[in-house]
Amino acid sequence: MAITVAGIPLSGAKVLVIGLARSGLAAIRLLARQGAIVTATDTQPLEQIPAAQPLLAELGVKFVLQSADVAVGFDLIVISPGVPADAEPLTRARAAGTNVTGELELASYFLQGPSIVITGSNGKTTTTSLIGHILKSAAMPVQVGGNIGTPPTAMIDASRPNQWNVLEASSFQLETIEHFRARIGVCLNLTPDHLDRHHTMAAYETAKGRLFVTQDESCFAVLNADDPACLRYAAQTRARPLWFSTKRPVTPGLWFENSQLLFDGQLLMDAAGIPLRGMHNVENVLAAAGAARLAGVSLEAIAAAVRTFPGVEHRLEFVRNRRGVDYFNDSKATNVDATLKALEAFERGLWIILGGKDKGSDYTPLRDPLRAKSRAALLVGAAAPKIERQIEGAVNLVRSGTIAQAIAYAAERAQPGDTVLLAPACASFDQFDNFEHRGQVFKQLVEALES
Ligand code: UMA
Repeated sequence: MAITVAGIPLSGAKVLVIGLARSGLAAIRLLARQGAIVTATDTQPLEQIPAAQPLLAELGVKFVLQSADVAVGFDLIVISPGVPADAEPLTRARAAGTNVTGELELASYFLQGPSIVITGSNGKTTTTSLIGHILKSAAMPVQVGGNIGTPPTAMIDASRPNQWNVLEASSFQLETIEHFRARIGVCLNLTPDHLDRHHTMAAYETAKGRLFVTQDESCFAVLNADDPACLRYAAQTRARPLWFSTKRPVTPGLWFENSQLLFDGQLLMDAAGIPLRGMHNVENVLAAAGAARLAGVSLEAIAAAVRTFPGVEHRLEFVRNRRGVDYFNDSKATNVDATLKALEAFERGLWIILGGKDKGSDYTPLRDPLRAKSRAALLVGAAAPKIERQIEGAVNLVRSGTIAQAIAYAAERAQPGDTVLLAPACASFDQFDNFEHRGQVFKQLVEALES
């Protein structure tokens, strides 16, 4: 049977794929297999993308360097998440009537099995991993991917009709969905992030909200009752809501009360059994438990699995205690809200490393918690001057420049009971390949400190 995407039969269709990293390459493989005539483009010359060369050669895919008119003359254009949906070539293509879609949307025509999709500004990866862990622990067939690392088009071959796809989804991936439908959609929160790309909070909210707009009556929306954007999503979806709150009872839903997590009034577990720090992780557990319950896991099995969750690398990850000082890696704190949540998870005595690539953020919300809990803020990377201007006077500032210098400075001065925390509130791309690379470097430097 000929597969059509947005009404376009793929066999023989001229398709342009933009961005030749994980998502673009997985999409090219899929499209070529469907008989599409694929052209690939990237802003970097092909010589600088060694990972793409063998695949393009193997499939006979033509490469063209990106230009303003690169998208002219195609039946369909598939963009990687990192490609802004309003880039000039795409605006031109749309004006000429060409369909522009994203890699998640493309995958939706092929992916078998129901999906649980997790979005939000912070906590997505932890919640996604936790849902995967709960379903696996309950012996349910499941695969985990999306923004967490595996592009959805690379999950198609392993997908099965009775198997859950647990997908972390970013605003970049959700922005272009039309056909994709999440059986269970989860939104954790909405706080400023990626404003360099979406320009306004309203546009960012709308991009993520596609997750709920595309659902129907057979679907569920697991939503944070304490977050105003989630209340608006509830009004936009046909899915049945399941609420969660850390502040008050919610029906139908899950909430936190007297150090316990409750599901429709029934005890799920004591908060003490959660092996992760911070109230934001109580929220993540409530959301994950809600999604897992809707997928058919019992409350007992959910609680048992939460207790054995090993956590996720680079998210408030304990690295080492040296001379009474704890070192924590929260490299995934790539926006101000994530850093605020990291700050909430500690009492005082913090040496916090801040900075990296700015995303148009306002750092002033950090002033009060820094004043209350930090001994010093160690500023690194390109965003350091802006952060310095915005938090000056609230906390001791040290112009460290690099993470290595920040660690050396803090290690020399921190007292037993203090904590050195990498929670930079910025992207990593000024000094590192990505946040994982930044976290690895931090951990290596900390491990290398003399005992
Ligand atoms: N490129 C262009 N034109 C452009 C912009 C980029 O050609 O206008 C090219 C770049 O030169 C590069 C390629 O596109 O060669 C990069 O594409 P990509 O950034 O989409 O990279 P992928 O490896 O496909 O990774 C994407 C997600 N990246 C982004 O959203 C930026 C990964 O999320 C995701 O894990 C992966 O798909 C699999 O689904 C990362 C991320 O930073 C972790 N996500 C953001 C976040 O979590 O904050 C949203």
